[in-house]
Amino acid sequence: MINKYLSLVFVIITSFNIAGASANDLNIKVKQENAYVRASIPGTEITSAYMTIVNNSEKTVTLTKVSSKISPQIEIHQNIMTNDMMRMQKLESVKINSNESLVLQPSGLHLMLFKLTHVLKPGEVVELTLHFTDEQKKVIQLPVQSLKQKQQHHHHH
Ligand SMILES: [Cu+2]
Repeated sequence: MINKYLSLVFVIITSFNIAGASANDLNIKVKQENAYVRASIPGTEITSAYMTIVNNSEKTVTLTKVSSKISPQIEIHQNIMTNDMMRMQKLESVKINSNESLVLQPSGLHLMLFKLTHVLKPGEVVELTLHFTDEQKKVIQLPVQSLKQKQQHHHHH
């Protein structure tokens, strides 16, 4: 019994070290506040995700891809205004300079998740993997929130 417990602890510590080593000098943080996936509307297979990615590394990092089990197709989008029309433009990658942040927010840069495997309900947690150049990755967990929740939250301020 004790042995089992110890080996479990050992495995956790070991995998933590491996994760740390493979990250090299990548020092990326995702702020918990304002990080969420929007609940999807039943009957649709699409939603978006928002967060602030902070680059505390000494060098510029480039976000090249985002993946998740709940969507086979995640794109980086930029909202642009042309002739009073809001359009979305797909970006192949986004650079984040050293000690700068990338803000993904409604009406700006955002992640678009297509072909969702199921309807995303508030309270769920979604795991996303952020891929950067040099095969560096960051796995994050985002809560699913409805638009209503965000608006209510906003009124408190
Ligand atoms: Cu979009």
